[in-house]
Amino acid sequence: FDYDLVLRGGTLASAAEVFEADLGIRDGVIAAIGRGLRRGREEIDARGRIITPGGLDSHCHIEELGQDGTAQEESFASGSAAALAGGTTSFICFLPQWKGHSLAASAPGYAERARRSRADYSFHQIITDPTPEVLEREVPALVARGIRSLKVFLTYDPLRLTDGEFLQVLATARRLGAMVTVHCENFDAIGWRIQALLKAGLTDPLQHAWSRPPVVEREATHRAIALAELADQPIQVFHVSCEEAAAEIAAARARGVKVWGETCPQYVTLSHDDLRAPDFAGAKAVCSPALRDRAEHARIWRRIQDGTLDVVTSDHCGFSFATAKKAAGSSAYGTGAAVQRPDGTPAFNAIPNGVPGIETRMPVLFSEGVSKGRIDLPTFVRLSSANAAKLFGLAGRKGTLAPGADADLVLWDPDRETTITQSRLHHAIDYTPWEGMAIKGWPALTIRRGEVAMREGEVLAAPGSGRFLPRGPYALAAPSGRVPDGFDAAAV
Ligand code: DUC
Ligand code: ZN
Ligand code: ZN
Ligand code: ZN
Repeated sequence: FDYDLVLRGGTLASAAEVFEADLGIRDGVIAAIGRGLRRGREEIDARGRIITPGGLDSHCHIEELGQDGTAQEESFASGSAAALAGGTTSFICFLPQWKGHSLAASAPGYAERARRSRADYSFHQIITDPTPEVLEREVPALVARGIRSLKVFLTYDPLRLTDGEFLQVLATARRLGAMVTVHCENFDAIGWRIQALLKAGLTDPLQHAWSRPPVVEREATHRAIALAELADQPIQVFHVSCEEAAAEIAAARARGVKVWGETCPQYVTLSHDDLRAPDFAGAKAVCSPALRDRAEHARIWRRIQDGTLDVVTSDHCGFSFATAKKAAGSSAYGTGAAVQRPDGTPAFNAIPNGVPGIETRMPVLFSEGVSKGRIDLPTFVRLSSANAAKLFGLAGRKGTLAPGADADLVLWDPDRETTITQSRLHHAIDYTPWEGMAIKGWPALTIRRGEVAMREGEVLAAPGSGRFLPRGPYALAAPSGRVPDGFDAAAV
């Protein structure tokens, strides 16, 4: 046989075009694309199916280790099963740094835990404490191991950096050719709002959104871009939730700054209405940046359509509703000590931030985007895999339908109408914020490096079958070469 597997007669959708062809796989990579390919040892009839690259979810929190010794409920085995079931074949999650600790001492055994993944994976290194030891010795060693992106927070108490610390991280990334990703919200503004809300007796989940309105995100986005421009370091702004933050990115891009914007399905589908759900169920929709009014959805879609927001990730960060976690909150992704309310539920600020969405990311984007005519198939491919691959040094290997690329593929049934419901999901979290949502277009089959990893909702890939993805130098992470007054402070 010429191929291990041939997908015959499918409609192939790449980042650039849509065409009918056969696709031949050999040794886990795409070997040929064309009409009338010779026989494979196995054949799959792909007529009527749309074939896209497997998803790359470049922002998700999996089995993250807290400084208190706890690990998030979503394990690498469960999170990667959910990923594959939803068409995502690779993801990038986070290596934590605990404040006051070296990178080596933070998250002991995390890389070993990740070996249980069924999907391919890489890491962004979170920097919370940029000591000279971390910046001059540990980060260069990580980059040498192929971990070529850093994540910083401008809010959350044990995680956030000052502007001065952020500049040092930017300069370090500059010297090493690493990408920097940023959570943009103003810490002090949020703290001030929270204190006032609590004092006024306003403690419901909805007030989570009131504590961090769009201006808080816009200000931090503006500041992050300005500092990145000063250091001439490319950045991606994570989870853009509102037009005013997106406008900051668009304005900077227009003057040639290397800044990219990410958004997530929750910011085009969920809203304040979900935070208002009765019986404390609004807690299920607490994430940061916060959900906005429904009117914001159309504005975010416009920024997706004009290319300002060119990557859609899940920001999967699951905390079950039934357990103490979502209800009582001890995570770093919360904003304060719990104020107990008369009914025993905590005030909004103690609810850990995050929604589980690694499995629903691609179906929601396909349904709301492609099926509803907001985006075409190549745009869907760019948003769900191709652009993240370029941004994080995986181009050529992931997010592309071309000979030589990993054979990571999703066969979509574009006409299937179904409903999202918790009972069919594979994650370890006890709810989905998209419960009951009608979806048109569903992944029937996921192929990861040439193997059928999911068929009709059944995950076939075993824990441990995923591979670590080392990332080498790439042009997108290189500086623009423009610094104020021609003086390159980051190079000194
Ligand atoms: N926002 C979330 O909703 N969860 C995890 C961290 C974050 O920034
Ligand atoms: Zn974040
Ligand atoms: Zn501005
Ligand atoms: Zn996140």
